[in-house]
Amino acid sequence: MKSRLEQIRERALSQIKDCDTAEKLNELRVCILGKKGELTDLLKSMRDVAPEDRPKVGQMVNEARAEIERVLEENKARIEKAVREARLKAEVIDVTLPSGKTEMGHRHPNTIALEEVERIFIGMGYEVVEGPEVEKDYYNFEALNIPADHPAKDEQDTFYVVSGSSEGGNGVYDILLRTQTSGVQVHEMEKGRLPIRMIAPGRVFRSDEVDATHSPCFHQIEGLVIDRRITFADLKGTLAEFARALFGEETKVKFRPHHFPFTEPSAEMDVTCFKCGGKGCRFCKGSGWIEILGCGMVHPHVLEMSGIDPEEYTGFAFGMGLERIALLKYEIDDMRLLYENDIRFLKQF
Ligand code: 2NM
Repeated sequence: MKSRLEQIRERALSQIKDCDTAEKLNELRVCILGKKGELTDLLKSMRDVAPEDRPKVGQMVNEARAEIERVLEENKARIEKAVREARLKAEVIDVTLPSGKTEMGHRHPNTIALEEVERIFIGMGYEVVEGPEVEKDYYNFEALNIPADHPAKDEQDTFYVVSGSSEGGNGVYDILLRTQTSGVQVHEMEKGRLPIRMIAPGRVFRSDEVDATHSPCFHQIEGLVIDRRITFADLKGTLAEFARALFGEETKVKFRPHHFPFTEPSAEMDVTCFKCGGKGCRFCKGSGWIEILGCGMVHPHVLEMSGIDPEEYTGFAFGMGLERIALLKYEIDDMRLLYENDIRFLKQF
């Protein structure tokens, strides 16, 4: 019995020391100490030992068991350490190797121009408000003093969405893709929260042929200020400041009388050519001036229709084409380049 125990102990210890994986070590543990293991087997044969020797033999078996358990634990730690070290060695990162190139994207020139304009107006205390691209006829035309028979409402220029009954070609055309973002301003006026200082940027749609300066889908930025005692002087000061912030401190502005149905009086604003400073060059076609936006004092009837008392409140509004700003700012001579998504073109901005 004693020699068998010694034999099991010796063999177990040497097998454990030679073991090189956690799995094999576990198998060994089961074979030696498990329910059907060698040592357990040996304990079962205690009945063959003389009763007076049993305590001594039992103690020997327990000591052997404890030793084997300790050596198992030691070797488990040894194997784990070896595995960890092998993995660290395999996963070494050479930080001196050149990295793979990540292509960084960037904002579209339209977006850069939009964010620039937004930054300037936010700096003057304006809110940026967005609204629906699909709009009711009322918000796009009627509420802006453009009645049904107005030439600006010509069906040629507008994408209508048929609503109501379209049987027999008698569709009711009162929903459309907005032709300007003014509807957003009407929604804001209707809320009745005054004063208003806002810009409304967004996509607009007109049934236009594509060429170097036109697209059926482009972007506008419109602005609206309504408060007590707002005058044309506020309009001029604000838009002159905007022009200086966008095109440089030396920029001068000039207002030419114009007509818009929703403003009275109305004007178009030109800025001195930022290429030649106003002397006249190829860029400004020799005139020294570049047309930049339309503006005017909000028509009293427009205020009234949206529930604002024109005796108490006045306001100014303006509108500009975002693409036109981007084309000017980046000296791009064809609007189509902004929509073609040619990476070689877009990379330049
Ligand atoms: C322009 C020119 C002048 C304009 C007017 C309004 C509103 F809603 F207040 F009536 N929004 N935008 C406006 C005025 C737009 O675009 C060339």
